[in-house]
Amino acid sequence: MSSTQSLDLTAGVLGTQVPQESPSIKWKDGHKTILPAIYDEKKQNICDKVDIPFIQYMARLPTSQRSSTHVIHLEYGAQTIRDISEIVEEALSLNKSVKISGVPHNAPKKELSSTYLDVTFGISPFRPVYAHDVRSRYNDHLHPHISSTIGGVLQSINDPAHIQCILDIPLSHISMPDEFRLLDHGLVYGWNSTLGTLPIHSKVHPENFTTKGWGLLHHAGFVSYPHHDAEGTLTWVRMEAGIKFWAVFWLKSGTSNRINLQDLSVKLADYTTHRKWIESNCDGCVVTLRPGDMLILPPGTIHAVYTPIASFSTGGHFYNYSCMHLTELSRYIDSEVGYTATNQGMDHALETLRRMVIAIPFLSSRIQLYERAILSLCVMATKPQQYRAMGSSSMSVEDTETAEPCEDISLILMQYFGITKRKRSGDVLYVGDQFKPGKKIDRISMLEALKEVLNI
Ligand SMILES: O=C(O)CCC(=O)C(=O)O
Ligand SMILES: [Fe+2]
Repeated sequence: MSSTQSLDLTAGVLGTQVPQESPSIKWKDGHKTILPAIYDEKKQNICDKVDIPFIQYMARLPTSQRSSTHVIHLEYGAQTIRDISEIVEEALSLNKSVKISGVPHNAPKKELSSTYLDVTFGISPFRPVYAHDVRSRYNDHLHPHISSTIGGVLQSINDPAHIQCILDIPLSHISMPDEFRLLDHGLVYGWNSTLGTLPIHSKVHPENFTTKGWGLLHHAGFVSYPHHDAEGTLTWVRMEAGIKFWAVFWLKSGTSNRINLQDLSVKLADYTTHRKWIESNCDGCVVTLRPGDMLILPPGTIHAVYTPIASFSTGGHFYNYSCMHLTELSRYIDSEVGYTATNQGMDHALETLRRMVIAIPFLSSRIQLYERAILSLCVMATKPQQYRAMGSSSMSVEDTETAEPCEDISLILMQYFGITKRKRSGDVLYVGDQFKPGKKIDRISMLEALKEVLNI
């Protein structure tokens, strides 16, 4: 295939998956794609109002390059000096997204078909799903879903009258490639290393475990508007089939001030209304994701995604100790302005965060711990009401068997970080660069401080 052919992503889509007369657009990396088109009874394209102007804005953003300061680009298997997961973790802790090319994945042998999804991922064509539907979203943006099945959504890929996607096909058995699995500190340390001494007695929300892996199935032409993922999780995504243009956004001024970041979240969530403000205050770049490309986003990263051809990807959420300052920042914003976070409301964060605190004294010294990040974790674990996402269930902040041991450890650690009645955690956390994890913690002196709770 010549390079010009591979850059034209309209071929094979126009007239079969989307209407022949669908408009097209050129991206900064040279790709040409369709723009979405769904016609109403007056033959007007309903995507003209919101979707197309926003996609046009995305297409004007620069393509993320190797030299990008906001996105690190890595090749799977090319690192020899340092463990790739260490490089990834360090970048994430500094609020940089990471793209890794060439990761093991499961491309379809021929095409994105129901047999491929069934045989490779165990997704039955009969599985009932709620699919996002562009026409429904246009009619009522609060109710964008229709009920369907995997087979129904797959079949309508080739129906130009529909643009649909499923953002959350539960696939708990899917995870990141081996090299990155240990980055999931919530699971690997929070849960695995505390269950022996602190068995589960209370009702724990299953989402603590089920949001580890999911699938995303898209028709050509679906755009996910700017948002950040809920509960301050990190997000990973890996393309299995198709292509995505994945934009990440930040403030032009580079500030990490909470009010400004909150403002950015609110404004970006409604591009049509705030277009002028966004174009003068917001910067971003587009990461092109092809099969075998994986992207990991730090907590709270505002992103928008355009999928120009039928695609399937896998992804999931996790927590990491070195990103807890970003988790705190993102959950702080969610508690103030809930509607800028999506990817399904989640009610489970507290229990995982508390277990992460309880695991701290027993962590290997190989795990990097940073002062602002760990202080953030302790604050979230001990002040759950302050971080309750707007609109979330009151059950999300109920105390369980983890409350007391978590409190014991958190109070000592907060004291260790210099928090007193006079110097409150906000006095430390809300000042300075919010994107930085702080100084590395001296583990020997921290363990010394924790001696009394450890009974040693
Ligand atoms: O692929 C998309 O349309 C959106 C995906 C997304 O926002 C996510 O996985 O967090
Ligand atoms: Fe998302």
